[in-house]
Amino acid sequence: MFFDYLLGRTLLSAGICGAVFLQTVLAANIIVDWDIGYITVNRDGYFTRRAIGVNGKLPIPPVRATIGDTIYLNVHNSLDKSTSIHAHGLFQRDNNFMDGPAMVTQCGIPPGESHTYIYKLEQTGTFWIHGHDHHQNSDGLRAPLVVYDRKRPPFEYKEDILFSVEDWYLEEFAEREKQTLDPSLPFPPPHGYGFGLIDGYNGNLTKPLYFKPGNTYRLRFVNMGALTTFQFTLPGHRMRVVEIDGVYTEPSEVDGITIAPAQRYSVLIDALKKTQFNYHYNITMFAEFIPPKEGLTPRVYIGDVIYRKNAPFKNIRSEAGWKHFNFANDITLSSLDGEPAMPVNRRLEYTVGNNLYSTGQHLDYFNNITYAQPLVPTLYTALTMGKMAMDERVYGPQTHAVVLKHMEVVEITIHNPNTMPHPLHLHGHVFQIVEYGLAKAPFPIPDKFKNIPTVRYTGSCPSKRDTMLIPTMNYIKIRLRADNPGVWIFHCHLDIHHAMGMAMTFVEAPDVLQKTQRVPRRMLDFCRKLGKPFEGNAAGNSGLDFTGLPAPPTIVARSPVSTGRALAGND
Ligand SMILES: *[C@@H]1O[C@H](CO)[C@@H](O)[C@H](O)[C@H]1NC(C)=O
Ligand SMILES: *[C@@H]1O[C@H](CO)[C@@H](O)[C@H](O)[C@H]1NC(C)=O
Ligand SMILES: *[C@@H]1O[C@H](CO)[C@@H](O)[C@H](O)[C@H]1NC(C)=O
Ligand SMILES: [Cu+2]
Repeated sequence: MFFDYLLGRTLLSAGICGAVFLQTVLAANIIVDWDIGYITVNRDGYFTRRAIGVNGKLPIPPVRATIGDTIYLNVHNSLDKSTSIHAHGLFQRDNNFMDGPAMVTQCGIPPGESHTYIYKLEQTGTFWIHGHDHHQNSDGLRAPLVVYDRKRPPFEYKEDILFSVEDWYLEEFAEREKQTLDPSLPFPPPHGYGFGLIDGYNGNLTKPLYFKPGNTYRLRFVNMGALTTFQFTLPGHRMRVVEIDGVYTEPSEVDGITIAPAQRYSVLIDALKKTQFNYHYNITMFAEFIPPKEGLTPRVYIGDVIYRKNAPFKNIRSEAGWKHFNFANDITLSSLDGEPAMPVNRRLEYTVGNNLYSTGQHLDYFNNITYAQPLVPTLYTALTMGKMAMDERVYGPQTHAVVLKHMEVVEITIHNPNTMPHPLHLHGHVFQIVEYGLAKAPFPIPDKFKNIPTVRYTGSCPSKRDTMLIPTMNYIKIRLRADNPGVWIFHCHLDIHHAMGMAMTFVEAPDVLQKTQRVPRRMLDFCRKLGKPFEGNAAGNSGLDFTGLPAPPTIVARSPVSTGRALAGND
């Protein structure tokens, strides 16, 4: 048998009580209980809808812990569909089966079942925890995770202030997905524009900040949104970026930050010396591919920065000023750990885009392969196929599996010849950002994009993060060391693109993985209960017999660059 009881015991005791953990002196065990179920809520002041909440509520309170702690996240599934949870940005070293994406590292937790996710915290910074089955994050299943330093952080600041930002829609995700995928339905959907939530509530209610002269504040931002980007500015103040996606950076002075879906930033802001005026901060929600429409997009949320009660507000709102604002750009940031660009062992190259298939659907791809879930979670295939686990074909034609050798450094170039930017997220890793430039495209690049320059990292060493935004008509080059054996999905974090198949899988050192990791037996019951196999190739068979696995759809045409379902497609 390939699986054992090793973790089953720990899981059980965590479920019963916390007492067994009391002996820990320094590091704490943080017990978090999430009963995931449908609720009816009005989150934005406009409409009431069904959503996915925790313990009967939304928003889900942020989870806070310190490096070295262990989080026991007890999940109970009260939905009528399977669910799973991913802690976005945690490496899950030696813990691949706790990563969470359904049919990648586990079968979803069936309705009525419970599971304890165990996160040993070995990183600090700003993360989030969200659903990774049926795109339930889009319907509310998402919460910030802040991991504090145990020692003094590398920067001085007085107060640590968290902002979570999200987009919120009238329809449930499944409805939006249907409207996008079904060519016979009108598009864009009638309520295509989302509302902005800040800290889980109507963005108009965003909290005031109380600043004291002489103090420095750390503001953390996490974009838990499904589609839109947010910008933060505080006119009259400068700020220094010190963290992106859980990685400290050398402080870099900017006027504002742009946070794509799934990205995180921390900035330090020095309070002004005078208390003569109060100020406004500005959180703007937009999507580059959604044309501006008065009152709908962009949406601007203004909050107060209070130096003195009753002091007048100094309004700095000139449009000319905004144009000269310098927003943080990850290619010019440097990771604080001082690691230079890694020497490359192998180069990989992908193009993301959208094809028309014989089903009439427009689906997304990496190099023409549209991701579709296998019948066996890819991790279980990697663990049960013996030597064949090194053969990419056993993972099936639509997981787009690429096997990485233990410790090799790959440079990955991704071309985005689409009219939309894509925030791509890799699980289990941070990667170095080394270059942006003009994408290779299978069609003439529209004139207005032709001047995109090649920009290489400029700092002493490249920045690192786990979610990169590839702008329209750009390519990006990243470097990644395969130092974390496991199965890691790489996908667009626009949920609709993820649903349309813009995903692939890195199967990292399956040979090492087989020797070092065991899946708790209890997790296999999830597959049993859902009627899915849990060993063998992508179809649950041996060798390269894929009987039972649906055949990949047939490409009819590449979607043309200028048409298509703009909100969702990316042609
Ligand atoms: C937010 O404020 C704007 C501007 O005052 C207003 O137009 C909008 O209706 C408000 N939105 C909500 C959800 O309260
Ligand atoms: C808010 O910030 C955006 C840039 O992110 C800018 O375009 C907009 O004009 C600002 N609005 C106000 C009212 O300050
Ligand atoms: C993707 O498919 C299109 C249409 O069939 C074809 O022209 C193109 O060469 C393919 N690209 C790759 C990278 O295989
Ligand atoms: Cu995308």
